[in-house]
Amino acid sequence: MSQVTLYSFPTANGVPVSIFLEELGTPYTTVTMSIMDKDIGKVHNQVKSPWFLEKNPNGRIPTVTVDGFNVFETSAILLYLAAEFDKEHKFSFHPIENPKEYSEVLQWLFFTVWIPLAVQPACHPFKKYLNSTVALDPCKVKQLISFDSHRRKLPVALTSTSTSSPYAQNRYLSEVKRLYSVLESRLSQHKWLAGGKYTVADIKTHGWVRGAPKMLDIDLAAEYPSLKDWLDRIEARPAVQKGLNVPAVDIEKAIAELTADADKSK
Ligand SMILES: N[C@@H](CCC(=O)N[C@@H](CS)C(=O)NCC(=O)O)C(=O)O
Repeated sequence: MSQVTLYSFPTANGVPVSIFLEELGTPYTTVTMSIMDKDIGKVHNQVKSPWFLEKNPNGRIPTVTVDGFNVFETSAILLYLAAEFDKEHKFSFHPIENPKEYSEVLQWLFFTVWIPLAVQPACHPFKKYLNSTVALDPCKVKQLISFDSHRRKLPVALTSTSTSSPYAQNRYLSEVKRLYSVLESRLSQHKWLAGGKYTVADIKTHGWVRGAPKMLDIDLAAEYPSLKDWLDRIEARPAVQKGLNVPAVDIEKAIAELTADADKSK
């Protein structure tokens, strides 16, 4: 039997992999990783620890090791786990036998990459700066962001002002809503995102729909009824409920700590 180890934390990026492992019924062990800035260099299982960077050069969760083979990036992990453990293609498609359905899965997996790029700046830890009146030019914002080798820093223009930016708010919130509209349009005509069945594309995307309404005050049922029905169908699955709690941590407490952590690193 394969030795599968999941390095994770129950965030929107983390839970798709635990959900998929639960759906597959593949035995796995879990290592709870710290994604807190304050733990860098202090806690052995912080995501920027040297031993972890050997598994995931990007220093982020989720990461999976299968018999010593390391896989990082959520979608790449889902596709690899499907190739290894979903031999009957219950949640995936064979790339040669069903190229069109397989392509649909890839299309929606790639599409979903855009959602966190809009959701994250629209909520934690940017949310409190979004009422700013400073009009931000996206090109300038890009220049204002400073990076170290791994860690994203907040744009100076957002962190150094206590004034407001309707531009920033509109920019990110409207993009989240546009992306949800694309999903709504698809799901109003199809029960599942790709290939006519519940697949890794639904599992991956679900993570970026379930939390955002709460964080961004979006009423899914009112604004995106098909998306809400799809979410409910997914959340009714026992494997999803199990996977959402892997690794088992107090998520409300963890979010409070992460917010405090982000505030300190401003
Ligand atoms: N594109 C990556 C994103 C992973 C990601 O951003 N993970 C976050 C948690 S949701 C993380 O590990 N953050 C810790 C850090 O950046 O130090 C994927 O899909 O795997």
